[in-house]
Amino acid sequence: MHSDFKQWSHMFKLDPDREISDEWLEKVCLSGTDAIMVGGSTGITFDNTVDLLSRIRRYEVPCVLEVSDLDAIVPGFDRFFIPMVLNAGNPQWIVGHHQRALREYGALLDWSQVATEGYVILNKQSAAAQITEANTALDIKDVEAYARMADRLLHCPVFYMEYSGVFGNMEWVARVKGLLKDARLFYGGGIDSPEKAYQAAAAAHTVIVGNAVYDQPEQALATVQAVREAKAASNMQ
Ligand code: 1GP
Repeated sequence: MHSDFKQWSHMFKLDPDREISDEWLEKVCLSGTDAIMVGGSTGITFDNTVDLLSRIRRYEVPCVLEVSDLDAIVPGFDRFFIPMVLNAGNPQWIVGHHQRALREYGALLDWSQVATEGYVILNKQSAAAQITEANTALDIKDVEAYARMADRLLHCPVFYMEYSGVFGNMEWVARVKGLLKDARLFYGGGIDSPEKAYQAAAAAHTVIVGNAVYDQPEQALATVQAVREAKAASNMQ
């Protein structure tokens, strides 16, 4: 098990605002996934985040927080991912909330635990797109420009193509991976079967499975092995 996220190929994203039984949480944590990411768009509180973290901590799997709410920055995670939504229409989601968080906690942070995610939200219907007022009417050249911005201009360690709720355009994902120099490409959205997980893992560095954990848990669990197979196949090329 790696503690360096640059080695991770598969993550489950668990939402503190959604119910998961102890039985399924155990299966998810013991699935062989590289890490659990805690995050969501609505209803995230300090209390439900602490609660989920303490349940995940029964297991050895690395656990990271994707910070989306200033009031729910809970200490004790292995790492903190900070999304910077590059195509947000509301600038609060680019630097505004971040500045307020740093005003509060900037002097206390352990920077070695913090990683910025340059985010582009591509599904107009998603809660994340609505909250951030994301401009999702983008062509591949727009997305490539955001990828270069994250990677080369801002030096974000992660560029995240977020299709949350729908399966994205894998040709675009693969093209973006090809142009990144240092950033790792995270892909999330609509992975609800091992087949889709395999395709996404072939296109991106790291895939994130969210909704399927709740809606199709058996299928979600099968994505771990599919990602492993996709990575093994690409290593052999
Ligand atoms: C959401 O990218 C993740 O932030 C995963 O998306 O919920 O569609 O799997 P899904």
